[in-house]
Amino acid sequence: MSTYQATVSAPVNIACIKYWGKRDTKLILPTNSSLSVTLDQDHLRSTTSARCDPGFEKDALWLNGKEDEIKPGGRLATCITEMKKLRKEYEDQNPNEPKISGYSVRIASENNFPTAAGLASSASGFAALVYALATLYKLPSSPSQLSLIARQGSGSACRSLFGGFVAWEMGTSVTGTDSFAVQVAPAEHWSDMHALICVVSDAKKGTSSTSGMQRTVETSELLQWRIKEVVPKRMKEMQKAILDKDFDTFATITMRDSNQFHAVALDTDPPIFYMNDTSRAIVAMVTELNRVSVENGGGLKAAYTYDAGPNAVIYAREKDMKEIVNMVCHYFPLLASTQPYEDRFKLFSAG
Ligand code: 2P0
Repeated sequence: MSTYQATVSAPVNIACIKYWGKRDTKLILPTNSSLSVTLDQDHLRSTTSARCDPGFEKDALWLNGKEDEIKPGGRLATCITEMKKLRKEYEDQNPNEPKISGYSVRIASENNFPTAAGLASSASGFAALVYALATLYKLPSSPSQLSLIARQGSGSACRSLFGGFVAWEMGTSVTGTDSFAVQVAPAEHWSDMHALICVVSDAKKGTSSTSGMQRTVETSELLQWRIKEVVPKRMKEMQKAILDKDFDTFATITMRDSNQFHAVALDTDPPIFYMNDTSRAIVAMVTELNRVSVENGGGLKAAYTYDAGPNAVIYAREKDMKEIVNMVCHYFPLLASTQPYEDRFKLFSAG
């Protein structure tokens, strides 16, 4: 009797143009396209092992060492079922391959960073799960094909199947076959682009993204403007900025899109607040840094962005990062002071 096993890891991604809202909650089809940078670093990843064995009675999953229920019809079950379907098709086309698609799977996944603290743990988690099963099943699928399945685990997960700069094209079909991720440019294209994560708080967030974004879809008028008038233009401008390595445009769109995402959260009834006073003080610091730089004839030096939590991500070019880290340390000496220094600030290159 053989056991088949694979272990892979997948990175976190941080959106510059934010995904917020679904037009189909079951298939996880978004109301707008989005664009992110994948962070390449050993310390912010999900590592997932998948095994299948004829002796396993049922599918089972452990998250950070604790068994998680796989609810029938839920997101985990959907991803596992879809991957088994792909394996079955592969077996039908390759009759010499072992027939393992009918076996139950056991999956163990570990995050090496706080889960659900606005650090995109579901993105790397579902990307790693789908990738681990694809590796276990030896599937020839492309990252874009796998992104169609990871998307059904968690929307932002579809972007974590690629490194570098990644777009999730919302698509228009009702079945979701054209709602997948594509790479805009590999990390090497703009290798001096760095990201600094300032861990303002690693507490679990108050309003989950899944429920928060649906409340926004149901109640925010501002979201409709964003979907129709703002994001389509920004997606085009941002892709050009990345291809041209135009940091000023990249930074301007990133900051404005973060601001608008938090504005639609505020426009939700009842309102949702993800940023706190420290987050806002970091916005002021970056704004001042950029103002002084522009006043002295330079361009923008940094771009802040915030997801569904208070932690700041600051994008900057490598040459400016030292100054930014020094500034954060100077103005925010107590930032997340419950944590050791090396956990307060994390510096990444795009990857
Ligand atoms: C993003 N976020 O584009 C945006 C910005 C949070 C703020 O994607 O319901 O955890 O699992 O599809 O992917 C968070 O949403 O939500 C998210 P589901 P997900 O990164």
